[in-house]
Amino acid sequence: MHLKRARFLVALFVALCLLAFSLSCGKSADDEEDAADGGDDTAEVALTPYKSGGQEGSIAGTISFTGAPPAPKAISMEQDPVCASSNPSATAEDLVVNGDKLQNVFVYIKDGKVGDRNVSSFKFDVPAQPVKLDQQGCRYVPHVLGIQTNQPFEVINSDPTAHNVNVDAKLNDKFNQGQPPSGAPITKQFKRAETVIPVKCNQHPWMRAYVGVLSHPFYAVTDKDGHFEIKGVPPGTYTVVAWHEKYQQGITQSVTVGQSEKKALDLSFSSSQLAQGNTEGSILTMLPALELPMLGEHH
Ligand SMILES: [Cu+2]
Repeated sequence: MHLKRARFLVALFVALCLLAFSLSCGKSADDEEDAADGGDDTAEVALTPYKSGGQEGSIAGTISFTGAPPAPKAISMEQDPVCASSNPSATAEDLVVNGDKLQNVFVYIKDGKVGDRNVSSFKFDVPAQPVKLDQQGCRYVPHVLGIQTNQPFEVINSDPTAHNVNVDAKLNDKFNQGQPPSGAPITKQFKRAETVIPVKCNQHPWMRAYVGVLSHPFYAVTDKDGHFEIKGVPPGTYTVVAWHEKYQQGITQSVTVGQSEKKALDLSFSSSQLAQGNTEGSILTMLPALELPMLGEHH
C-alpha cells in the first residue's frame, strides 16, 4: 500500500513539474512578445508629428531606358475566356518603355536627414482616402503604386470574372482572398514600411502589381513619359531609390533639397543590365525602407 502511494506521489510530482515547466515556457514566450510589442509602442510614441515649415521643395525628373528594349512579350489569356475577349492582344507589363522612357518605376526617399533628425523619426499625416488597386481587363490598374502605412488600401474588381488577390507581404500581414465579379471592395492597411510588396492573382498567372509602403508621403511612380514628382519634401539630404521590378539593385542616389527647391533628378536603367541576366529576384533583395524589420510578429 505504502509503495503504491509513494509511486502515485512521485508520478504526481513529475506531472506537476512538467506542467509548471510548460507554463513557464508559455509565459516566457508571452513575455517576449509583450516586450517586442512594448518596444514597438515606445518607438511609435517617440515619433514627432511633422510640422510644415512652409519651405518644402520637390524632387522631380525622368527615368530613361538606355539601349534597345526587348520586344514586348505577348501573353495569352485564353485560360479565362472573359479575360481573353477583353484583352485579345495583351503584352506583358514587366518592362514598359515608351520611346526611351521607363514607366512603372517606384521612386522614393529611403532615408535621410531633415535638419539633424532622421526622416524616419517624424510622423506624417496619413491620407484618409484609400489608394485603389483595380482589376480591369484581367490586369491590375495601376501596375505599381505607393501607399503610406495605415492608409486604406482598397482592391476593386471591375471585371466580369473572379480574381484572387494574393498580397505576398513579408513584413506586413499577407492576405489571399477571392473576389467575385462586382464583389465588395477588399479594404486593408499596411502597418509597416515595406518596399515592395508583390500582388498576384491565383486565377491568372500573368497578373502582377507591386505596392510600395512607406511611413512618409515621399514617393512617386513614373508615368508613360517616365516622369515622376515627389512633392512636399522638407529641406534635407536624402537617399533616393528608383526601383523597377526587372532590376535587382535599383538605383540609389543621394539628393539634397534646399528650401523651396525644385530638385531635378534624372536617372536611367540600361538594356545591358537586363542582358547580363542579373535582374531577376529584385523584389526579394530589396531592403525595407526606413523601418527596421521587427523581431516579434504582430497579430
Ligand atoms: Cu485575376
